[in-house]
Amino acid sequence: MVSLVLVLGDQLSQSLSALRAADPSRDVVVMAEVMEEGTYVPHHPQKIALILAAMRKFAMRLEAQGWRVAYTRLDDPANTQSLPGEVMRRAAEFGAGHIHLTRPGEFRVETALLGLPLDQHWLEDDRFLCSRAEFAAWAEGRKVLRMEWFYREMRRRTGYLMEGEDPAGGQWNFDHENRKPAEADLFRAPPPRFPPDPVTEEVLDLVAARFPAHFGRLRPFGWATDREGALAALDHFATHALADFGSYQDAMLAGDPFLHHSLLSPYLNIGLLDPREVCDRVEAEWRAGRVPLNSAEGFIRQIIGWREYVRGIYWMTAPEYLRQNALGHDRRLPAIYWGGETRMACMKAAIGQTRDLAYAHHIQRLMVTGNFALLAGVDPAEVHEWYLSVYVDAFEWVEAPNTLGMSQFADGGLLGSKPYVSSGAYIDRMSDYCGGCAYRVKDRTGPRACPFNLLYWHFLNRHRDRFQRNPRMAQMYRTWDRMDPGHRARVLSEAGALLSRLDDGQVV
Ligand code: FAD
Ligand code: DLZ
Ligand code: SF4
Repeated sequence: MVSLVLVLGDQLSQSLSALRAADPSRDVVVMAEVMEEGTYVPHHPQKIALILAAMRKFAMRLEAQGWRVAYTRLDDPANTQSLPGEVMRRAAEFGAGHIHLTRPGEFRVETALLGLPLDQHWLEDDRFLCSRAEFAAWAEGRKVLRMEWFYREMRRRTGYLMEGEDPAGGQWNFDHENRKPAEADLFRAPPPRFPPDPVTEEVLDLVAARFPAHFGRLRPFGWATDREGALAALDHFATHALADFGSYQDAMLAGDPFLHHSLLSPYLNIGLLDPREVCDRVEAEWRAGRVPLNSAEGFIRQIIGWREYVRGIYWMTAPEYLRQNALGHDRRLPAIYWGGETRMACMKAAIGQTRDLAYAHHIQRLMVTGNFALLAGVDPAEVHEWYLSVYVDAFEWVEAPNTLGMSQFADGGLLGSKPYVSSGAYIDRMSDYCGGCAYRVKDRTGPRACPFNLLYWHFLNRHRDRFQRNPRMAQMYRTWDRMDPGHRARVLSEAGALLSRLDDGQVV
């Protein structure tokens, strides 16, 4: 009897477990463009376009290989506009009572699919290197979870950058070499752009018509939408940017949104690239002597370490994880995040490129927009919705732990040991933003005091009970306590006034 095989918009991998389990001569692949997935948060138009264009091309590829694909376009009149609705419509159409499903990336979607009145054959998403069960087993019984320990285990397990039992170069982690600010005049090969072909152009018109109110520019659109393009992006990164990836990983430049970053996250997350092939290529570059170890290690750590670790945390804790708010923050997300005016050059740059490119690199997400939201005490649920909406690579399994855990400390320290907060000095050290800012990064109080400076101490002061005994933060409390009481009072009062202006919708 015929079975359905569900392929979601982020499961566009030829080796998908559900496809491997099915019989191309008998079964029907179901793929559906639906409004529910496009609107459960207001996704950036480039993210929707990437997914729909890549889905259409993946379906064509499967058909060319002999699969029967029941593909629903967004504007099909019969479209029920939800994934469960489309599965059941196809089940009736083909007389199917059975379905193969690869575990989806979101708790929300998995719950909805589990409710389908069909005989369900669930398969692990083995595109990840660590299964949900393996992660849970690793975490079991540990008092604290730390990415570094998980990462070492993954290095041993995968053999990446290992020399026998030992890590290559005698160290697991070369992060201390990876904190160089970037030089503005250094030549860097820009990442490749992929001009839209007719399939993508049709999708772009559709997205423009159906999601007109979503934050973000749709055009120019330059993402790759098929496997060949994604492989070309990997090749470009490995050849031109990887060598300096490590050293400049934390740097930010106003005139360069990409620096030495790979821009591979959207392709990894929707299945056009496999994490193993990406790590294989990076390791091969190092073994051939073309890139230094600090870059290869730094990159592989992001993939087999952070990427797998956050997924493990998500599946171990969802959906409760999504509702956490350990610091009790309740401020509304300032309008700046949706493109509202700001005098802060760093926020303007990070949010401006997010609007135009659906992309910001890690340190911009963590130490500019994330840092500001945390210092200002924004409700983590609103911060989470923003990050899930505005980036081309955003899927809840990876976005939520990064936002709620790493960036907002809403999980109370499950994912990381301390909150990522900094004053303007960090941003000044790692970027060239401050030179072009209306505020002065060296001013700690006064009309032009950098907001990060004011809010940093306000944050530490209001959360003293929680953080002053944290060994990694005690030094900051000692610094604060040594300051003149009059100065401290002025900082707190100016920070309070700044937050009130933010709440009143005034330009900050
Ligand atoms: P590179 O700097 O080139 O890094 C290489 C790869 O490593 C990335 O492609 C990505 O697959 C992986 N990686 C790096 N850091 C992380 C990390 N912390 N967690 C998981 N994988 C990582 N990443 C997403 O893929 N989707 C998200 O929705 C997302 N939301 C984030 C939200 C916040 C608040 C923060 C602080 C980080 C978030 N990240 C997210 C992680 C990281 O910022 C992006 O993976 C990275 O910026 C993607 O750009 P890139 O491909 O150029 O990365
Ligand atoms: C993000 C997204 C969007 C915008 N649209 C679709 C869609 O129309 N059809 C589909 O199958 N998937 C889409 N996706 C990706 C899903 O939201 C994703 O599979 C879930 O979030 C699980 O990770
Ligand atoms: Fe950002 Fe402050 Fe520097 Fe301005 S002075 S760019 S607000 S860190």
